[in-house]
Amino acid sequence: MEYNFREIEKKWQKRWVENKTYQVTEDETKKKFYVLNMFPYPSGAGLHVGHPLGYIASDIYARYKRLQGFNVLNPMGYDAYGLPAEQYAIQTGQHPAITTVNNINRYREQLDKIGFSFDWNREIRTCEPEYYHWTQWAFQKMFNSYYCNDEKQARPIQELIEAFSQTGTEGINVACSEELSFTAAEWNAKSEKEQQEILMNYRIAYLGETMVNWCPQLGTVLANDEVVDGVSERGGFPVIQKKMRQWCLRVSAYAQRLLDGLDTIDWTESLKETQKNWIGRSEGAEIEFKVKDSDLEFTIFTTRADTMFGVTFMVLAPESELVQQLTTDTQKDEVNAYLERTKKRTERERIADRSVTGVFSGSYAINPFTGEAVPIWISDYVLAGYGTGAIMAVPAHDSRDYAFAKHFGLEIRPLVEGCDVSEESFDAKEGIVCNSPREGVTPYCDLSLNGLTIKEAIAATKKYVKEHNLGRVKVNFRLRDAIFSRQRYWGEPFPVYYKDNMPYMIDESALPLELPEVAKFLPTETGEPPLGHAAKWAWNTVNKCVVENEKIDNITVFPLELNTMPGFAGSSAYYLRYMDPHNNQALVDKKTDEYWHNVDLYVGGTEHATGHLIYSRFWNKFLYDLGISVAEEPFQKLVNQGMIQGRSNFVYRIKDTNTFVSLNLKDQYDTTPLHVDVNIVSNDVLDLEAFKAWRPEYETAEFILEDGKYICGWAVEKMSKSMFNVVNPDMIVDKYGADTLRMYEMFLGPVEQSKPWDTNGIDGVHRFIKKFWSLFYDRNDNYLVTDEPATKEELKSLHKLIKKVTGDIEQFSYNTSISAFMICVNELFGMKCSKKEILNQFIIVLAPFAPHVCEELWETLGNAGSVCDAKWPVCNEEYLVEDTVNYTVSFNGKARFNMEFPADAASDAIQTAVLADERSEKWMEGKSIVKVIVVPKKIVNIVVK
Ligand code: ANZ
Repeated sequence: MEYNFREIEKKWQKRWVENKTYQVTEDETKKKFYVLNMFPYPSGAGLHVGHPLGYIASDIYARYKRLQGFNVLNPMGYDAYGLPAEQYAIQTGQHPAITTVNNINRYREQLDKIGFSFDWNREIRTCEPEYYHWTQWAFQKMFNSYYCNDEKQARPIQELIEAFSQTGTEGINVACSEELSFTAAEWNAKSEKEQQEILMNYRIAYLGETMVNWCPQLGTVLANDEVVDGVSERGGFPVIQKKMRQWCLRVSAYAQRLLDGLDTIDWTESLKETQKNWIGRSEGAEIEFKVKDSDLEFTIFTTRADTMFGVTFMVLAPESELVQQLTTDTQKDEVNAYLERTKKRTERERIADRSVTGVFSGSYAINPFTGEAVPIWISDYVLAGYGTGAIMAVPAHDSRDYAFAKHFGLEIRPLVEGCDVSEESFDAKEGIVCNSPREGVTPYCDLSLNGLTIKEAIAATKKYVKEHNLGRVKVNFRLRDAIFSRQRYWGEPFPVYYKDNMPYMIDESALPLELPEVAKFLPTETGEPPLGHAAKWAWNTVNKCVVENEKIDNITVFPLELNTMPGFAGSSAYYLRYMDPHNNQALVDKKTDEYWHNVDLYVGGTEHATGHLIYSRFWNKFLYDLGISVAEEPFQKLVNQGMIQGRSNFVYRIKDTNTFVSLNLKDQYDTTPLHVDVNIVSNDVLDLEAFKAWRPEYETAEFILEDGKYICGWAVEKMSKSMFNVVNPDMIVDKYGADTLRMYEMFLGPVEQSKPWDTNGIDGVHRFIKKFWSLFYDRNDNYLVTDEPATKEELKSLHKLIKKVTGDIEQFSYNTSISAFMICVNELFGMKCSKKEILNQFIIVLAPFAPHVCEELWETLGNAGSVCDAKWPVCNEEYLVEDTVNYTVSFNGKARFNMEFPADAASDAIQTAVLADERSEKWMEGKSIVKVIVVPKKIVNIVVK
C-alpha cells in the first residue's frame, strides 16, 4: 500500500471530530497541563507558513504531555477586535463583524488542515458579547477598586470612602495620581460630584487627564508607534500632544509586584530583562525647592541626592503646571513660543532626540542645602510623566544637564573643586570621573560627604533629607498607567454612562453592553468617536437597557460612553476564559480555575514583551487580589518562537526585452532582477509555463536556459506579499500532507530561532515518512509486520530514539528529534526490522510530530483507540549498554590495532588474548615485555624494550 497522505489525513481529521478526541474536561484523577498559544488576530491575508510554527511546537508538547498521562488543555481562539477590520470597513463600507467572521472561517479551515489537537469546543472570540461580558466586568471591578500599598493589593473602593468619611486622608497609604490631603469633615462636606472627582484619583480604572498623540484629521488618539516624525503613519497627518480625558488603568500600582513576579517564572533571561527595564525601578529622593521671592515651592526627583552641591539650575517639563506660575512677565512670549514648538513632539521623539532646546522662566529656586538661588529653565528633555516632571540639574555629573549647560552657557560645578570639567573628562555613565571617593568637598550645611563613595554619599544625603524634612525617600517606576480609551468603533464598549459629566457603571446584571450599530465607522463631524453616530446609545437606568438617544433626559436616561477599549483589553484574561468558556455566571468557575490553575507553557512572539505580557500579568494580579484568579502569575513557562523569514526568488530580465536569463549566465548581459512568485519555483528551478501564465506581460517571455533549466537567484527577506515569497501552508499540505508540513517546520531549526523558509529540504522529510511507512508495507502491498521478538540491536535502536526524543521535547529541541527519527528508521530499515514490538513504540514517539500517519499505523497494528491515549514509552537503559568494547591496542604508547572484547571481560583475559594475537607478534619481535597496562573499557598498552 502506498503512503496516501491525502486519504489518511482526511480520515483522521474526521475521526477526531467524531470521537471528540481533543475535547477535554476537568478530570480530577489526572494531573493537568495547560498549553497556550498567543491567539491570532485573523487578518484578511490568511495564514502563511510562519504563523503555525509556534502552534506546531506547542501542539507537539501538548500531545507529548497527554501521552505522559497528563490531562492537557490546548485551546485556540481569536483576538477578533482590531484596527485592520475597522480600516477595511472605512474603505469599503463592509461591516467589520462580517470581515472578521470571514477571516476567522478562513483561518479555521487552514488550521484544521494541519491536524492540531485544539479543543475547539472551548473556542473564544474577543468580539463576541459572551466573551467581552467579562472584559467589561473586570473593568467595572477595577473602577470599583483602589490599590492599598500597605496590604499590597486591590481593595474595594468602598473601604476608602469609609476611611475618608471617618479620618480623611490621614494615615492612608494608597496608589494615587496625585497626593491629596483632606480631613473627614472636608470630605463629608463635599458634593457627590466633588467626591466622585476625588475618587478618580484612586480608582484602578480611572478617567485621567493624560497627554496623548492626537491626530485631528483622523479624529483619534494614536499609539506611539503609529506616529513617525510628528505625523501619522497612516495618511501623514500632523499629530500634536494634547491633554485629553481618557480611561486609564493604574498599572503603575502593580510595578513592584510585576517586578517581583519575574523571579517566580520560567521565562528567558532576555525577556525578563526587557520587562525589568520597562518597569524601570529607580530608587531616589524627592526634594522640595522653594521659589525665590514667592510662596511657591516644588518637588524634584533625583537618584543622586549627593549632588546637591553641584546644582546650578533647575529644569521643568514644558507640560508642568508650574510653568505658567513661574514664568515672569518678561519671559512670557519666549516661553509660550517654546511651548508651541514642543507640543508637536511625541514623548518618544523627545527621548530619542538629543538636540538641546529650552527657555528661561525668569524665576529662581533656592537650594535647600546651600541657600543659593539658581535659575529655573524649561526644557523638553525633562519628561512630564516621570518623577515629578521637574529636576535639579547637575551639569558636572549628568550628561544631558551638561549638554544643556554648555549650550546655554550655564555654570558647570563639579563636586570636587578643581576637577577637570572639559568634555573629554566626562564619562557619560559616571559623570565627571573624579568624584569617587570624595576629597575636599565643601560640606552641605552640616553634612559632610568627605571620603565617601557615591553610594555611601547618596545614602547619607537621603538620611539627611529625611531627618531635616527637606523631602522624602522615593522609589520611582518608569512603568506608566495604561491609556485605555480608543476613539474607534471595532472594540469593546465601556459599560459606562455619564451623569453630570461624571462616569457611572451600568448595573453588573445588565452586562454585556453590546456594541451598537453605527451609520459610519468614522469620527463624527463634531469630532466625537464613531460611536457618536449610533442613534440608540443611551442608558435607561430604570429599565437597565439601551435606548434611543432622543430619550436622554439626564434624569433617568443618560448618554453612554463613546470610546471603546484598546486591543489589549480582550487579550488580557483570555487564558482564564478558556478554562470555562461557556460559563455565563462568572468569568471562570472557582473550582475549574483551581484545577487548571495557570498556563504551564505559553508560546508566542517576543513582540509582545512589553505590551500584552505586561498587561495580562497586571490584569491577572488584579483578579488574583479579588480572589478570582488563583495563581499570581498567569504564564509559568514562556517560549518565544522565532520568525520564519521568506526566501525570495528572482528572475533576470535583459534590459528593454522580455527575455529572461538564467542565474549563472546573467553576468553576460545587462539585466534587472525581478521578484518571482516562489510558488512557481521548485528547488530554485523556474516552472516556465507557470511563469508565462503568472502575469499577462510574461505571456510572451523568452528564456536563456542553462542545462535546459532556468535557475532563479534567491535572497532571505521578510515574508510578505510584496516580495512574492509568501508560502501558504495549504499548498504544502496539498502537495506533501500535514505531517510533512509539521515535521518540516520543526526540522528547519531550533524553535526559538528565526530562520528562512526554504522548501528545498521538504522532500527529505517527506521521504522519511514514506520510508517509515515502508517498514509496514512493501511496494507490492504486502503487510510486513510480524510478532517476532525484537533483537537486542533493534531494541537498542528504539530505546536510543526514546531517550533522545524525550530529552529533546523537554527542551523544545525538535529539529534534533527529527534527525533521530531519521537515523532510527534507517537503522531499522538496515536490519529489515518490521516487528510489531518495535514499531508500536516508535509510532507513539512519532505521534506528537506526525499525528495522522501515526493514527493510521496504530490502527493498522490492531491497537484500539487513538494513539493520543497511548502511554509514552520509557527508555530502558539496559538496552543501551554496549555488549562489547572496542579496545585500542598500543605498543610503547603508539596505537597499532583494535580488538573487541565482551564488556565484562576481565583484564587478565584481555591481556592474554592481546598477547596471543598474531598482530602483536610484529611489534614484539625481538623485544621483551616490560609491562602490560589494561585500562578497562578503553585501551591496552604494552611496554616493550
Ligand atoms: C540630579 C542628578 C545628578 C541626576 C546626576 C542624575 C545624575 P532614573 O534612573 O531614570 O530614575 N530626572 C528625574 N526626573 C526626570 C524627568 N521627568 N525627565 C528627565 N529626567 C529626569 O533617573 C533619574 C534621574 O534623571 C534624576 O536624578 C534626574 O537627574 C533625572 F549626577 O538628579 B538626577
